[in-house]
Amino acid sequence: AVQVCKIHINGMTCTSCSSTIESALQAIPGVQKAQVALATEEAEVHHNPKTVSHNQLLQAIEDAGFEAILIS
Ligand code: 9UX
Repeated sequence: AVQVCKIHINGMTCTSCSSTIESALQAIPGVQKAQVALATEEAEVHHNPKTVSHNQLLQAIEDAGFEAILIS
């Protein structure tokens, strides 16, 4: 099953920031699709919850240098 996780991201200032985070999320096994919107400061991540947890998604964003807060 696929779950959609929404995450608020602080610290993005240009589209390269959002592209970097999208690539980092898409590289994680279990992530089917990741979209990061600079304007709304939100990420939407389609993932298999049996393979990857919400905390792993948050950690990947933090590792890229941004603050990540789980919305849903
Ligand atoms: Mo743009 Mo973001 O020059 O870390 S890539 S601000």
